Amino acid sequence: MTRQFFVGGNFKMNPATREAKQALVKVLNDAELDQNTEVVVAPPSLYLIPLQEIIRKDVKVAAQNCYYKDSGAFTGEISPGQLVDSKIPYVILGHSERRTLFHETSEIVAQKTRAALDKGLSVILCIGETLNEREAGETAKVCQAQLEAVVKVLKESDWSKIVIAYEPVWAIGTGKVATPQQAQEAHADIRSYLTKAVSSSVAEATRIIYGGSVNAANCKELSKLPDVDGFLVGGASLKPEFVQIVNSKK
Ligand code: G2H
Repeated sequence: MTRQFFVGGNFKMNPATREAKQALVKVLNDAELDQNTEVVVAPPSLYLIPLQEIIRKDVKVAAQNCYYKDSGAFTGEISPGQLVDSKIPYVILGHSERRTLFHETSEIVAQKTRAALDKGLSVILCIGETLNEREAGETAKVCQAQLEAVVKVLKESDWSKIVIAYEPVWAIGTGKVATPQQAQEAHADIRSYLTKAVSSSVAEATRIIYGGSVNAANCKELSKLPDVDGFLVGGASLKPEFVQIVNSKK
């Protein structure tokens, strides 16, 4: 089965001005993008709607987070229903910065995933191990535990709306990208866990993308790996080289 290649740009809390955001959109709007690749960009929530209004229609927009409640007294949060109402199709959940800086447990991430799917959003679900966990040989175990919390609350049919982003924490924003061998091994382990925990058809169909210091120089080699179905790109998604990453399969 062929899985459609997927490239997401996670702008994080960037860019600093509306002008810079418009310049980023212009680069994408003017570029020739591989039409076989699904492209999604995730700006800060403040820019979701204005960015969606000016970006080309073949590039989708994602929120970087959402809460699991529908509405109410939750200062600072946005709900899955509000995203759907604003025609935002995707949300990133479980990013390591959310897990570490904002103390989101795998159970909270699972609750958010359930709530997002219930409203009709697609989810880019991030998992990944720290350097200590990798050095202790626990990469597969950590990724499985993070996924298990989600597996418990999903039905088999829900998986068609999930893209898993494997993002080793030690590679995030550090310039230290996983080697092709490390990435392929982790992705293959995640796929075989899905076979055991969900089903072989879900394992075969689910896109597992890599994130962590992806750039124009390293994307080609990583894109050729059999279990790497795309990228979640942080720093390089703020630069013109994002176009080369989108086109890495060309
Ligand atoms: C990992 C990635 C995007 P960067 O967080 O999700 O960021 O490419 O800057 O390492």
